[in-house]
Amino acid sequence: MSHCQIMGILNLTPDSFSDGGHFNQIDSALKHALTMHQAGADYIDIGGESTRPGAKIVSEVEELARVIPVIEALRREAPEIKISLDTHKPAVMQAGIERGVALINDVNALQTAGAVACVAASDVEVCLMHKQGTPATMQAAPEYDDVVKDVCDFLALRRDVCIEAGIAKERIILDPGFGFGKTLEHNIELMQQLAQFQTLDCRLLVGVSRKSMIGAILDKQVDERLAGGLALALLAMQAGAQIIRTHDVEATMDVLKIWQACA
Ligand code: YH5
Repeated sequence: MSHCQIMGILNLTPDSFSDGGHFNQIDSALKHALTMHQAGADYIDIGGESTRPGAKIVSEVEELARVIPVIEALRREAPEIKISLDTHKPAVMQAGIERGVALINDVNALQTAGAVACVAASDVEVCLMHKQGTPATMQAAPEYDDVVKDVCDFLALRRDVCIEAGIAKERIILDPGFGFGKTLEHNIELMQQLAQFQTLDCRLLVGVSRKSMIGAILDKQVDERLAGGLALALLAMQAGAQIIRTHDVEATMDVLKIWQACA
């Protein structure tokens, strides 16, 4: 049985905060991060740019204004917490790295110019995620020859680019990117074949929390998807996922403990 860790999601997009930088918003973000850490989260994933289907593009200035005050506050109040920074912009990565983040979580798999060099020059971990298309277009008509092979090949390629640039394999985490340019059938096939991604010889991260595949299977709205997300988290753990990204840390910890007790 391999070890599994939990990444708690801290969303700093305007869906949850009207604009960055105000004390109340920093304070409530901090409180939420501490609550998730106490519940057992190993990483807190801070994101200032919504990557949901159809989301608006956020400028570098605005993204920095949202995430930097929270990173600084969290480093000050709870330096033991490992911060993951969800961004694809090298300037935002660099600002986060200078302020002590432990991981760069890039849904663009470091394909933006300068991103690989930025991570390679540091000692942070990096999560490389697969997606097809952009958040604006990705759910239009996703197509693959063989979704598992296509995603696997892409992740192997990005992993090798990183290794070539001097990022040790141990620092690299791979993620099939559930819901990013995938139909329900694609997502189900990726979950069924998830164990195959272990052949890539890196840690594997899975993010399914509250996503539309749960909604599609159960016909449930976002706020009714907890049990469905926990069921998928358990399947991911069994298939060898080493990090589960979730909004629901306490409940996911319960699942993890039950799985560990019975594995
Ligand atoms: C991920 O899988 N996902 S942001 C739509 C939802 C609920 C949740 C309609 N960042 C991932 O969480 N980073 C996001 O309901 C991620 N892996 C990694 N590494 C999308 C999201 C969500 C979207």
